[in-house]
Amino acid sequence: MAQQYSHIVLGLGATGLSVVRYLCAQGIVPLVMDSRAQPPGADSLATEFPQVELVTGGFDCRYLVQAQQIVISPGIACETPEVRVAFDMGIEVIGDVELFARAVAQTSAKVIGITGSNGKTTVTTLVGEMAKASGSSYAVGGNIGVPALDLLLEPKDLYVLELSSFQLETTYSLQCVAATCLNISEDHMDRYSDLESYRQAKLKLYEQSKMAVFNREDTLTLPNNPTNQQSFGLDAPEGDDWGVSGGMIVQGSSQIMPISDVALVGSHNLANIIAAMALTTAAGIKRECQIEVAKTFLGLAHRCEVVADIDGVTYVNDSKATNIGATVAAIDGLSEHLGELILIAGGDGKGADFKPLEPVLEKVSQLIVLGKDGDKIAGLKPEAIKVANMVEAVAKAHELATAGDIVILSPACSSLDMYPNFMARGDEFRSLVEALHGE
Ligand code: UMA
Ligand code: ADP
Repeated sequence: MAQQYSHIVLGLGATGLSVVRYLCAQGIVPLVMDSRAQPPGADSLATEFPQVELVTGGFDCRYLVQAQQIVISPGIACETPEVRVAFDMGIEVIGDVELFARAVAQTSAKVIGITGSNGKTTVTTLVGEMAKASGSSYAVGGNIGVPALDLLLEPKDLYVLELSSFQLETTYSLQCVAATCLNISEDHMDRYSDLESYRQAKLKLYEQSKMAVFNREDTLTLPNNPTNQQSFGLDAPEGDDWGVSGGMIVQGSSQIMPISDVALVGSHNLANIIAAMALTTAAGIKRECQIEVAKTFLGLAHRCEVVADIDGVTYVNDSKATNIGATVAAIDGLSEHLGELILIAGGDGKGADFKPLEPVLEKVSQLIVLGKDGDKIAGLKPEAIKVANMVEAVAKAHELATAGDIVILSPACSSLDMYPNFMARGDEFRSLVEALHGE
């Protein structure tokens, strides 16, 4: 008979380790299981928590069915058969963010929650920067990198959380002072039966928030039930909502700043700035702090990042465009530019239907494709050029581009078929581009 454990942690990546750390600090010794033979956290677990048993290579149902609480990592689907059995038996299955929510509810700290298909990391970072400018004690985490529970190791007045649909699926009681779903477009369709179930996972974030900040230009982001809400958009707003009027960012009739003073480029980034202002206003952060950040924040690596200008050709690394919505935003944002646009795309499409990419590909003069699903994207543009890897892609783009053109890596796909992550893909693109300098 297997030993009985009241608490089981499923998954031993960054999240699983943070959950073990949290539970052990409460005096609870959980059992950890991971379907991988060698989970990434195994060495740290053995060193930091030698008392914690680890089962690898699968999820042993004998333990699961006897547990009181199972804390599941976001990378594991709730529909995994062993996990489904536990749900069906009425065993509590929650994620790390739910544990975080229960702990924060015991304090007076505020939480700002950010989800959406694209722009989460940018908005989360902007909100963090605005909090920093205000002198607040704050911490930023969640899907952006530092697991939510690890933020509690050093108590703060404000937590800014980037939340994925995977994390929200297993979160039930997070109470945010303000929360946003920035936009909804297809992503992770290998984990969801349809767009609606993916969307409903994201909209859960609004349920217990004091203020829901939605995107009025994307009706899929509207809360299911009327609540205390505000909208943002790039048009003139009504009431107390946020938007743009007469070249100014405005909230209702109050003018905040000229859009020409915003440092970030692209209309999608202007929307991100406005969303960050709406969220931080609800948390009591002053206007001058928001404006200071909007004037100075230049953006994050791998997101429409200009990496070089070579012989008048601008090279842009948008490796973080891991879904179609992000690539559409990048092409739309750059299409006002006068020269030609050369797009490098492809990778693992995560089960997406690429059809929504077709209209914007008309704005692209040359399409270079690579990776597992490169052929599917090539099918949308007759003259597409297929290459085997990034070396060939950059060489081909360089050969085709002339002064005034833009070459952009904006794959509309995850990188996992060819790289460990999107950063490695963007880094290879950047170093290949930099090597062109010497030619
Ligand atoms: N895995 C297994 N078996 C297991 C457990 C995990 O095969 O038993 C696989 C998963 O399928 C996945 C990988 O291992 O491919 C990592 O999963 P994980 O749950 O262990 O991930 P963590 O290391 O805990 O990282 C997670 C988030 N990763 C995912 O949701 C896949 C990180 O977001 C997040 O930064 C971290 O928690 C802290 O909150 C990354 C991500 O890619 C950046 N997120 C997706 C995205 O942004 O599109 C949702
Ligand atoms: P996420 O964390 O949601 O993946 P990021 O801020 O990392 O979002 O940006 C991911 C990709 O989406 C990048 O290619 C970026 O240029 C693009 N992007 C950023 N903001 C938006 C937005 N509001 N709408 C559409 N695409 C966006």
